[in-house]
Amino acid sequence: MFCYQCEQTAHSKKNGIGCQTAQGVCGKDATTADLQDLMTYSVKGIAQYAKLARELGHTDNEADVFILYGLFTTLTNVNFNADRFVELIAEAKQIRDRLREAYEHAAVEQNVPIETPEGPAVWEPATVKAGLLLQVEHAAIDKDLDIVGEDIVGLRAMMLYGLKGVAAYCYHAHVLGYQNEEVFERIEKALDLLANEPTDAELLLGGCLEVGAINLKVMELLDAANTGQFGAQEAGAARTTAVKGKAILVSGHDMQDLYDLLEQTKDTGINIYTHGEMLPAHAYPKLKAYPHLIGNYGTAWQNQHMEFAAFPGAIIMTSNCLIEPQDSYKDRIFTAGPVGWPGVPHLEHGDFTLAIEGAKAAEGFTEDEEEKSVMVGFGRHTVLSVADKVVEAVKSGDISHFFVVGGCDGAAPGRNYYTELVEQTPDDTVVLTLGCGKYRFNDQDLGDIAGIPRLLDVGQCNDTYSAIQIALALAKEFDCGVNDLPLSYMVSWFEQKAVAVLLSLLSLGIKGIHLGPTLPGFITPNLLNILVETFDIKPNGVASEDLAKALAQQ
Ligand code: SF4
Ligand code: SF3
Repeated sequence: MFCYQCEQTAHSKKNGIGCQTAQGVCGKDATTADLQDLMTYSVKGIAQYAKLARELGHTDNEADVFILYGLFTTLTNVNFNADRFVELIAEAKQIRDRLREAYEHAAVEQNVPIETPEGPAVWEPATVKAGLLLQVEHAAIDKDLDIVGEDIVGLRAMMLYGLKGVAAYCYHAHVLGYQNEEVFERIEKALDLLANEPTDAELLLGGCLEVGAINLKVMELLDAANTGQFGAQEAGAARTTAVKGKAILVSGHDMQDLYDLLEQTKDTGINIYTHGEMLPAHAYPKLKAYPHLIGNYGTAWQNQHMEFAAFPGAIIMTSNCLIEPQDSYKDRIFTAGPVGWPGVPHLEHGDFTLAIEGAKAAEGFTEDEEEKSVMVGFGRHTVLSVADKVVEAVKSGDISHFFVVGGCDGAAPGRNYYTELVEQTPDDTVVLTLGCGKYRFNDQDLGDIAGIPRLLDVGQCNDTYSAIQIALALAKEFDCGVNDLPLSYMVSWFEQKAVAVLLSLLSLGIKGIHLGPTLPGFITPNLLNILVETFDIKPNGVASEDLAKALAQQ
């Protein structure tokens, strides 16, 4: 195996950067890692034919959605079930071959020469796991490292990982009933480019920015899906302490799963708690209307061993980030959607019966804890509804600077940087936050400025879309560019959605982004030079010093 797609990736003196032994740092074994590479390879093959077929007017929605799902399953902390990948690779071959037939048929009909793409388009996967594992040399991200060098491999990786993030967000939007043909077309084109294994750095850099631009569209689509289905976010408090009674904890990003669960539990007396990236659910009117959506329990994904063990009910993982379930709760955790762990029951088709039974069998909370809460719901609708107040506060000097402190959380010790940073922000500054990185500081009371809270929780990591809309609206009000606003971006990355978000910010031309806690392994020293020269990317330093520099730049 060779994998360096997340921030946790191994660093070894002997082999450099990348997980490449029997097991990755995340717990993914070498077999699953290799099968995930083949899964990604298979998806590229589908995209090659989807692109050709689309050019001749033939589309295949099942294939478009499979591409999203297939990539999503390979994200960090999503699916650790090797057998599932054997099934998915077989399914991918069927879909690709169906598309090839449709394409060739259309070409004959339209009297155009038939193209015969290479690589993943013609790969014949073995039908059993052992055979597949012998084929992995086709698919490894570093397979031609010795020939093309680490910069090209790094650029391909950045583009691919960004696409994985795009696929995850796009799949969430699809599940909510929102999709877009132009987005499918651009995703497939980008995958086709990667399938051809380009060696031109300029082309790949352009490809990375295109992935960022696609991700902007996709985050917009997901925003439309979330607000279209559940209403615009509203500011309010989310309880963070337990209430007596049976309980289910929902983690991940999939709001449709949460909605289905709320419906299926509404007369059962079971309380539903959010975890991790599900916290923003408490801001959506149609979700918070369910009185048994009782609160949020716990913090970000890396604390789940302790938090899940202490939770006396059933637990559902709807997307990343899952880590190896411990014996103390293995019998009451369930996976859904693209998530999987060998031996953990998978909930199919939005049917949560097994988890409901699990919650009934578990003890539940035996008493009420003292009530505590955090504020949520400062998406673009909430913030822009008081835009005139915000603008006035900036003009009067009451607000001197804005920070977007957002992205992933993780286990690295350096992540205290974000707690320190937010704690040290001056009283006349406002912090917008999003993603699970917020748990480092979202329980802090930073007070308010002229009635505007100093700490605004914008939502999930995909709600970067909201933060961008807020920035664009402010730039319009002040008749300046986004880079001229007194606004700094402090992005914390862990997995591939954060790569997609970073590329989106770069595609908008946003400069001076602080990126941490450490730089991705696929950003080689040469790539870093390019990113610094072109986008003024700033690797994290010391929080107090970075803060002072950011404030000095306004
Ligand atoms: Fe290593 Fe991250 Fe890949 Fe897991 S996902 S194998 S921790 S780089
Ligand atoms: Fe967190 Fe996994 Fe990325 Fe959506 S839940 S931000 S790390």
